[in-house]
Amino acid sequence: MALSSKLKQLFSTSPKKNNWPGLIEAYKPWLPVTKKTPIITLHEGATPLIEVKSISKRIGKGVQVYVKYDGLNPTGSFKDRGMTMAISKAKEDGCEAVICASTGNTSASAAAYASKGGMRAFVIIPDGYVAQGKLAQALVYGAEVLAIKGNFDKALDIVQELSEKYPITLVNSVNPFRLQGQKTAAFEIIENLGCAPDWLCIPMGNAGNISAYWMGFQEYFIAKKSRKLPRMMGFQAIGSAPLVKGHTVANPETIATAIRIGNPVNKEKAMIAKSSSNGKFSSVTDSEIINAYKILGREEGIFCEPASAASIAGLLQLKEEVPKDSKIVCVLTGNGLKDPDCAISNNDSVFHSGVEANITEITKTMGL
Ligand code: AN7
Repeated sequence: MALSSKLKQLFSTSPKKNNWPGLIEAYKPWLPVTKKTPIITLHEGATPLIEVKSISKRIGKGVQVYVKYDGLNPTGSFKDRGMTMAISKAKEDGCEAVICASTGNTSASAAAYASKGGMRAFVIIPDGYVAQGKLAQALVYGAEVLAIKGNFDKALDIVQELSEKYPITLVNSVNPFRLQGQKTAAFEIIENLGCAPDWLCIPMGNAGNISAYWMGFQEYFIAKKSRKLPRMMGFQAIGSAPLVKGHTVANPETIATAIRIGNPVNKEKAMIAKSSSNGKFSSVTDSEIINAYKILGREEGIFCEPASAASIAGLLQLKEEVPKDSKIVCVLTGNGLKDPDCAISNNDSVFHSGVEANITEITKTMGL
């Protein structure tokens, strides 16, 4: 092959990856945007779907397990999918400030997109229960951060009240544009797999994401872009499992602070996703979460945050129920770098500190 045609081939491959415009441009006909909508984007979406053989092997029965690695979005979580829509629509409305309550990721994403859109962002977080990486992001992106003496549920009550009284747009998942943006992850999965999976395993906090995925899978099904619908399998941490228990949890607790939520605002939508997909909700312990978290890191080179590992933990828990030869997608909602404290205290690796800086000492320590 002549060099010029080789070069041509090189530059014409993977247009999606190199020129990905962000999910609003990519899925415009599926989204409530018009020519007048200013598109505020950080080129979110188009995250990889990765086969995780170490998990497939643990399930057996010819099952193929994939992860939708949404921690590779611009601010490191799936929230960016919803935020590009919520902030673009807020901008279209002439809004100058946004507000959210957050266990961390929403605040990071809201802060980034507000800054890109030239708006102020106020974020209210539970003091002491937001992972360091997320707090760092909100501060660097220029949000005004209020850490309250109360949990996420209390913070959400407060921001709902504030957004009714003041001209500040609420960008939590009660904002319908958030779910519209997030549904695009289901489209990407179908496009990558060639069909919908048999099961979609997903962590649940406020239950916005499971509701958004279900909307996306249904829309592609109705448009005949997929021939089946997945069972929606939602997982919560055992200490914060209102959707499994069927009632509000007053003092939710879990190592997975992202999903430390006792009163999910999208509970009705999530219950519909479960019943209409013949799905199932289940709770996983913190140690099941950490076990899954470690497997992904050590055996797959995938670093997710603890809340995300709940999807894999849940799948492993329901191993016996997995149909043979099925295709399963677990959603990894956030990047592991978000929560360095959890990583440093939960790994099985060898860490030698204070090693003398000479070859003899180092080779001795390495056992060479
Ligand atoms: C990594 O940032 O609620 O069930 O305020 O950060 O749609 O609430 C985060 C939630 C899963 C749960 N995984 O999603 C917030 C917040 C990660 C998360 C969830 C969250 P939803």
